[in-house]
Formats: sequence, structure tokens, C-alpha cells
Amino acid sequence: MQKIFETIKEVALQIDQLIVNEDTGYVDGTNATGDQQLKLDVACDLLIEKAFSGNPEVCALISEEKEEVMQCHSEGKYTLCYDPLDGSSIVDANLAVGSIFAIYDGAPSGETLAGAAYVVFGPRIELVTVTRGESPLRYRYTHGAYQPFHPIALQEKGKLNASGGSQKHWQEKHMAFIHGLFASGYRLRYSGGMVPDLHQILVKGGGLFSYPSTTDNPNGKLRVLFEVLPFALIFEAAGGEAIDEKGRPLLELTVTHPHARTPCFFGSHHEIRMLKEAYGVA
Ligand code: AHM
Ligand code: MG
Repeated sequence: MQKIFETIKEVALQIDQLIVNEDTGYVDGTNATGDQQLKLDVACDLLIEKAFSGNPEVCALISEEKEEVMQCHSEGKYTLCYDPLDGSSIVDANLAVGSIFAIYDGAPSGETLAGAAYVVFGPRIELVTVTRGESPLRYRYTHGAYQPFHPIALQEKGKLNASGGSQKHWQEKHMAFIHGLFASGYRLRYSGGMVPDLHQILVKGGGLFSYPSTTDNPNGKLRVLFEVLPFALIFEAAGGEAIDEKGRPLLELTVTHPHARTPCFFGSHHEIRMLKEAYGVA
């Protein structure tokens, strides 16, 4: 798996160059889940495909930007699932965006997730990696190299609150819960990019990120394989929790379709406890 993390470090620098230099307009058509694709989404996807398809450890690639699973080396141990450039809708506003990687040992599911990583392309590049059973490692790219940076560790309780989806489409219990958090002093921090939004909660020591089921998206918006499960592993490894609306750990999810979605909640223990009570799943 170390070789995969090393390749992520290299490919992240190439993605950064694409973000800086490439056209941010749309291509004709949509991706596998019906989202409009940026030329940048497609270019980042191809870069990652090129970087990993020759790695004999990788048996298959599953990308947010590809409809089909791409088979690679039949002897390979790992299925690599990735969102090449998360935050397509905010890249034109020049906000921070990210890439997310999940490394599955065999057929992808919460149980087989062996490692994960994400890269934040903000004013600086940061990388967080995790191997199951170990603490997350954080790096910042400075002076031409990835330098180990302050470790990520969640406190029991945080101060930040980020909930996705349109309020018009939230369930009443979600609305009441979120209002309750604000009334008790939580601050809103939501950019519309899950990588920088979750990274902020992780580096500031806690809080809650929600993407609930909504009346327009009953399964939520975020994709299990390459958005939800990798962050679930990282939150648990950082001393937090990641659950679905029934209060089940996201890492217990089985996966029925490469582009399946699920409602999801990532946070420190206190906020997850409050959420379970509000949703009646404590
Ligand atoms: P994308 O993969 O098309 O960029 O969509 C995923 C993004 C997440 O980064 C973010 O958390 C979410 O969509 C925001 O959605 P919303 O605007 O509905 O809150
Ligand atoms: Mg995405």
C-alpha cells in the first residue's frame, strides 16, 4: 500500500498543475451519476488512471468520473476507488478542492477498506493518509517536498457545524437538530467542498459534517466508495465517528453499486451522540 501512497503524492502535484493551468469549462454530457463534468474532472481522472493502471498491486480502478469499473491486473490485491477532483461546482470560484482515494483489499465494502487518502488543493497542498488500524498521517507540501505536519486528532467535542443539501429539502428532524447546534454555539463552516470542509473539522479538532437524506435526494448526495468510506476510515482513525441515518457505522456498509450513495455524518463523539438522539437511533 505504501507504493500507492507514494504514487498519490506524485499525482497530486500533477493535478495541482492542471488546476492552475487548465480550462475550467464543462465538457459536453454528464458523468456516470448524471453530474456535469468539467474538462478538469476528465483530465484529472486520466492522470490518475495513467498513474495507477501500470501498478501490478491494483486489480481495478473505480472512478467517480467513469461509468464502468476499469479492470487492471487480475493478480492485483487492491481495488482503488477515487474521486479525481471533488468540488467541481466551486472550482470556478477558486475555492479549495480535493482528490479522494480509497484502497480496498478485494471487492469494495466498508469491511475491505484497507487504506485511504485525500489531498486538499488550497493555498497549499496537504495530504492525509491512513492505513486501517493506524493513526492518520498529515503532510504539507512545502519547499519542494511533502513534510510531515501536525497530526490530526479529534477532541471529544468540537465547535464547527457543516450540513449539505438545501434546507428546503431537509427533513424536519434534521432542521431542528442543526438549529439546536447553532443555538448552542456551533459555528457554520461550509464551502460546498467535502474535502476542505471535512479537513477543517479534522484539523480544528472536531465538530460535525452532515449530508443527510433530503426530499430531493433520498439517499443523500455523497458516493459510498470514493467519498464516504475513505472519510469514514479517516474520522475513526482520528478518534471520531462516521455513521449513517440509522446510527450504523459507515464502515459496516456493504456496497451494491459502484456509484451508490448514502446519507452520512462525520464528527467527534459528542456531536455524533447528539445526532443519534435527535434522529432517535441512540
Ligand atoms: P461533486 O463530486 O460533484 O463535486 O459533489 C460533491 C460535493 C461535495 O464536495 C460537497 O460536500 C457536496 O457536493 C455539496 O453539495 P451541496 O451543494 O448539495 O451541499
Ligand atoms: Mg465528488
